[in-house]
Amino acid sequence: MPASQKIEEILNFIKQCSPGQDEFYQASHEVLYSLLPLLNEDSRYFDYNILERIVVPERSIIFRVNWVDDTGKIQTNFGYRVQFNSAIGPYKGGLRFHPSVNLGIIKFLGFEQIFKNALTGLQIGGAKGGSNFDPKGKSDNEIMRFCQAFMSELNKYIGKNKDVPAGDIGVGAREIGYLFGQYKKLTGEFDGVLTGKGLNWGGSRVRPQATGYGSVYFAENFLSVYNKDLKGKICTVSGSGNVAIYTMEKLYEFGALPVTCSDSKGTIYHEKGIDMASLKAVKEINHESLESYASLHRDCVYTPVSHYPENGHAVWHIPCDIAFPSATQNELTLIDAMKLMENGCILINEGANMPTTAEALEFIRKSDILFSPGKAANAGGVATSQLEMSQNASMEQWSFEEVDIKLRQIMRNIFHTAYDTSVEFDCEGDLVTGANIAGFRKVADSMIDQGSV
Ligand code: NDP
Ligand code: 2IT
Repeated sequence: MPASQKIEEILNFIKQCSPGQDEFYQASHEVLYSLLPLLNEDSRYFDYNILERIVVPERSIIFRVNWVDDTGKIQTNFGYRVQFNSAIGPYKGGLRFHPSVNLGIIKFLGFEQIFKNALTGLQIGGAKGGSNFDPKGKSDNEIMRFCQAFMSELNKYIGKNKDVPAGDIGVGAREIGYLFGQYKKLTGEFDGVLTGKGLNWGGSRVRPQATGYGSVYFAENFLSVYNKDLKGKICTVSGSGNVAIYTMEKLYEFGALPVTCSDSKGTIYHEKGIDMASLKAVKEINHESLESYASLHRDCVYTPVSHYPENGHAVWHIPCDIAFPSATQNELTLIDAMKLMENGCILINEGANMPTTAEALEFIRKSDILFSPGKAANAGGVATSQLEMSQNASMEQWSFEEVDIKLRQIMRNIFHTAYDTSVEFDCEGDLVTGANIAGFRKVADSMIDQGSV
């Protein structure tokens, strides 16, 4: 049977046995089809049924989280941890707290994480978890009680050599603190069971900055192949959370100019460049919407979501050299991609997980725009998490410079792994194919070595 027919069968199987998981179909469709050049030359992956096995999580845990709000009422949320693949190391991946979270979202993120983690060159398997809990508008005490309730169940399934969660959307240093405190209370163990910890209690320097910095290091490597660099480039960035903020900070260091950021309510366009001090104050300290940034800077343009182009996002309609989607999945659509091309954008560098829709990706891959897939470009976060695990295991704490040098080297290696694999399969510069094949091959070969488990 031709490889493409086999892939179609597996995708149909996924749809039948896990209905309503659109983001998971999208991610598996992209990954499986991009493996065709490898599958056509190596029949072992069919002989050992690797594709059928890799799309099924090793374990999916769904649990109820009851917590008491400030009025004394008991609230209920869903908790998830999908332990997708442990062929190359303990499960590793973030926790997302957002009202849109469901099993399909966690499965798409966990599936992507398998290949991302393999690309880092480190020994970490793929997982993801989270809850449909909405941290927005909750008091600090409510966040604490929710995190404690969530960990009361999750602690049974994780461990420093078993499964090591971290942050993602809605889960930052504060949430990791409450989760860690509860884990320690329940188990009596002080160890590296979570990453993204505070510096005083086992965290790693550079972990807060790592995803954003890593994304820019990745872009630097990609551009250099074409004798280009970041200096003087106008950059549009979406999001205004952890990834977006440290992407912008590093862009300034490279002499580029980030002119936009966004949140779930609207987009800021600040032609002279985003003011990092006020953005950090608005988002990291006061947890306000970007309307507050707009009221501090009369010379910026604020576009609320109600004024976005139909089927599109205002941020991608602002002329730029490089676009850094760094907010959430499917935030860059076909109409956005067409606008980016019309405006002369040379590179789309994904900081978020799967921010580009399937239709937009198809268009971009046929165009001249360079494209860095998220599972390669945003892998600096999880890679630095592994550096945190390594420091915890040896009871060391490395300097900012030491960790940053390692992060930069890892991003260079990830880029070259993806790029060299694209050359190997005769599609030089197609990093979707390069990253997916390189990540898959490492995990799949390990699954073959380990037999039927
Ligand atoms: P944060 O919670 O710090 O920030 C998320 C940002 O995206 C906020 O500005 C938020 O706006 C915006 N956003 C979230 N959901 C939506 C939505 N549905 N529509 C519009 N805007 C939205 O998360 P991170 O910065 O950590 O994560 C951003 C992306 O990067 C995610 O895709 C995540 O999976 C990915 N990622 C994160 C890593 C990490 O280490 N943190 C590592 C690798 C990837 P608002 O505040 O208004 O909700
Ligand atoms: O999507 C991701 O890679 C993350 N949210 C970071 C995961 C981690 O374990 O640091």
